[in-house]
Amino acid sequence: MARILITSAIPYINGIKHLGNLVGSQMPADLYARYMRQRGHEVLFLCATDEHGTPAELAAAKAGEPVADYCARMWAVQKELSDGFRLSFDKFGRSSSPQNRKLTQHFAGKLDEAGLIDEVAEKQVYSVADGRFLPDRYIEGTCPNCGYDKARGDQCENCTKQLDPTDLINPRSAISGSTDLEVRETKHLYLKQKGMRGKLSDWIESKTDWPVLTTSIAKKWLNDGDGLQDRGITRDLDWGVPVQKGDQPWPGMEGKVFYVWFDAPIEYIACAGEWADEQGLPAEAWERWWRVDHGADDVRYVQFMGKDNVPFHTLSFPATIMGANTIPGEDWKLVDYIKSFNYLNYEGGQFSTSQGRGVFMDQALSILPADYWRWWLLSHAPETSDTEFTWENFQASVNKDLADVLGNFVSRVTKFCRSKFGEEVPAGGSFGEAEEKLIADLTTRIRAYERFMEAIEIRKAAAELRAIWVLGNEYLQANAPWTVFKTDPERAAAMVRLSLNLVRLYAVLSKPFIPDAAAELMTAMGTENGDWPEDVAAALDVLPAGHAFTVPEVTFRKITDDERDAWKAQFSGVRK
Ligand code: B3M
Ligand code: ZN
Repeated sequence: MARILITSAIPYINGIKHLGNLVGSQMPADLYARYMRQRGHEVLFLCATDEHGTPAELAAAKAGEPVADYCARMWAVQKELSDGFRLSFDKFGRSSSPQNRKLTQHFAGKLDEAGLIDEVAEKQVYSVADGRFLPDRYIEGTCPNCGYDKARGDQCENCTKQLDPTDLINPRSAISGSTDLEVRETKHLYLKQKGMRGKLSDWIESKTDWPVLTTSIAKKWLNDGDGLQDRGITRDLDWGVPVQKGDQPWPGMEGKVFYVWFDAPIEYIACAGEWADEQGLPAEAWERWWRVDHGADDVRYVQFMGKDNVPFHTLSFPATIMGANTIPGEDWKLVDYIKSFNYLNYEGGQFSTSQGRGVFMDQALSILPADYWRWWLLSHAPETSDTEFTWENFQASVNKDLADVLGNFVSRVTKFCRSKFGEEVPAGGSFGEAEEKLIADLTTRIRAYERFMEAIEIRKAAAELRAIWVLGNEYLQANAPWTVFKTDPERAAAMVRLSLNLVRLYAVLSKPFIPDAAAELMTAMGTENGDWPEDVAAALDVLPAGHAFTVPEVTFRKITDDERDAWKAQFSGVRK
């Protein structure tokens, strides 16, 4: 038994996530966590909301709420939706937690002690009307290059030119529209990452088993001319973790907070603290996952994220950990494996939160149960390239894989048994060549399924699972117990006994992908035996003759063409 720590990138608090966000981190992380738990490993699976930063402040202002209230409310919304999708976090925490505040300040203090923090005076745009400094992207004006009048201070969206706020013609605050802007001097803390380039590079180079998507992005940032820069880790904002050195004030940094990307990954650690505190466990309960000097070198730590988050997780966060670890008594765990994802697109374009384009988590659950989405999303996970959600493809996968293959097998077997032998596993008859071949084929495929799940090759694992379902249908088709029954009911009984056991086996194997359907099948089979099929022949002998079962309600229904067209139309516009 191993110990496996799993984190998913923590979603921003402002707004409900779309299916692209979901498949890019939380859902595959859940698949892996569920699988590892089923295999008997000790798993700690953590996620949280990412609550700090200007977008949260602005969303709260727009909603007319104090930002802390807004975040508390949106946390509850996101928590309910992640429960709805059956994301099995051990803790869904909050980056605004007291635990994270303390830990973020702790890390900053240790980095300072290690000589890795610079204090830099810089000039920044201040909006007098808003009473605040403006981040570059909250300054708007006319692009000096193309004349577009809504160019942002960091980039012109129209001609893509990278800009400085001072380049803009007629600059104004994107928050209030005010043109009463001044350039003021302010002081910020920088993490001296540049000097850690060698150490980070050696570390990345040693990760030869990581997905190419992960390492190629990391290497690009390390090796590009101006890739690894020292990084500003503070901001002139109200909402965030106040800048302190541990529990001591930081002279000259009063009224400032840490940059959201500094405290967000630290929440992975703090979240374990939230988990322990919630259960009244001592600090040791979480430290054994996170502190090498408390045994965490035995832990395998796996992170899941979209490709846009890779630089922060391969460079910045490791720099924080490595830097802190140069101080005696600091011995934090580094990630062992980073699984990253490309993007999921929507019907020929992109999912977009700001434009409300695509299907969002709440909308998805309002039209179909979680398993339908889980199956499609996971079996189409954008691992090697961007992939696209279309309603046609969604309908086809659900109808074929879930209804025609898995659902059909279950319903044929259980209904046939009920009509000929009653609602119990029939006795008599014996297995022959057909069953031996089925068991051999299942064994080969189940072992392949295990390998893909261990390696987090999600699409391949899904394809293997589907092939395992197909084997059952092929067996029924080829051996036709309904025909055999007429001449040799004993033989038909043996086939049905095996097939009913196969339903239980499918429930066990499918649970990481479609947990609700799996639970339904277990209930229908009247069993709680969820043992993993180490030995497939033995696994097909779990439900003995005479064991009662019920015919499940429709496990998966088909999506009609009318529904498909209606949903396509319903989700073609922009969410208000
Ligand atoms: N909240 C970005 C995102 O949701 C950011 C991830 C933080 S992970 C520490 O994609
Ligand atoms: Zn432009």
